[in-house]
Formats: sequence, C-alpha cells, structure tokens
Amino acid sequence: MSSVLARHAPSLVSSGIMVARFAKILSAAALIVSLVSAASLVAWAEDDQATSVIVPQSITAARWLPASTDGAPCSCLSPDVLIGRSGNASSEPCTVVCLGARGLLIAKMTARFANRIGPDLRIYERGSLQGETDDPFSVFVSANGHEWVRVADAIRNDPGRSSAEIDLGTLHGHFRFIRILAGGDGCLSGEGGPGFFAIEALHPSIDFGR
Ligand SMILES: [Ca+2]
Repeated sequence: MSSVLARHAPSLVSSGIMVARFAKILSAAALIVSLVSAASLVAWAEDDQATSVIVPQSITAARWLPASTDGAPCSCLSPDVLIGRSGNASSEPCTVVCLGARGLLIAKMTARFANRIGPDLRIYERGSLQGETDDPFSVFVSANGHEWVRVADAIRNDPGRSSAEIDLGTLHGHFRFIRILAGGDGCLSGEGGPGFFAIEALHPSIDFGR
C-alpha cells in the first residue's frame, strides 16, 4: 500500500499545485469582472444623469407674439430659442417665447419620455420672480403629434419658483411631443400671456427610439 502511495505521490502534489494555481486565476478573474462591473455602473450612472432631462429638438409655434422693437424679452423672431435648452429662467433678452393670450406651441423632444415616479415635466414660465406675472397655461402630451392628452389645465408656476412641475398621473405609454396652450378653458381673453424659457421632460422612456 505504501509503495502505491509513494508511486502516486508526485502526481498528487502536482495536481494540488495545479488546483491552487487555478483557484488563483479564478479569483483574479473574479476581481477583474467586479472592477469592470463597478466601472460600468459608474458609467451608466453618469450616462443616465447626463440624459435624464429631455429638451426640445424642434419647436412649432402658432400665434406667438410678433417681434417687438422695445427691447422686451419677447423680442425674438423665432421660437427656436427653446431648442436644446434646459434649466433655470434667464433675464437675458431674446430668451423667451411669449405666446400672448391665445398662443400655442408644440415641442418635439429629443427623445421619448414616460411617466415615472414623481413629476414628469418641468415648464419654465417667465413670471413673478422675473418681475412679471405668473400666467396660466395648459399642457398636453402626445406620442405622435396628432393625438393629445391634456395633463395640466390653466396651471401657473409653482409657488416661489420660475417653473411648474407636472405629474402625468396614471398616464401610460411613451411620448415625444409637448403642446402648450396659453391660458385654459375660459381663460382665452386678456392682454397678457405666458412666456417660456425652457421645456423639460424628466424621465426618458426605456425605448430610445427616434
Ligand atoms: Ca409621474
């Protein structure tokens, strides 16, 4: 028996060394995988943060105020000033699209957006914090630019802010368009009207189809 063990001892030792080496390779591989996964998570988080706000890709406006010559904030010739813009209200001239009392604009966003937990849209309107009035407006969303769902009726900026946040409530689906109408039902008269700095959708849909 002992002679059998003696005969096989070298191969047993060799097998043990191979197992130990294999274990080391496995642990090294596991470390590399975990490092790559952590890096991917950081990259995903940064990418998610970078794309978390969706801004207008194009703007179509109807019945917005014509260009003025008195240096008023609504002196822009084109509603395109809203394209690609997000963030806080600005006091710079030529940064607002003013709709007047019966104005209407449609924003096609850069990506589809969806209803997630919390507010889903943030609309920046030139209001009391800029020395003007918080004017009412209504908001609609659409997946195709033809069929619209009203998600806010005659709202104004949130108290103490230059923007109004809108929750899509129980609405499901993926949307690409936002329509803003000055005033609301029964609010279609008067001299003033809302002016907008920026339009944001806060939650990209999982499908980033264009
Ligand atoms: Ca929501």
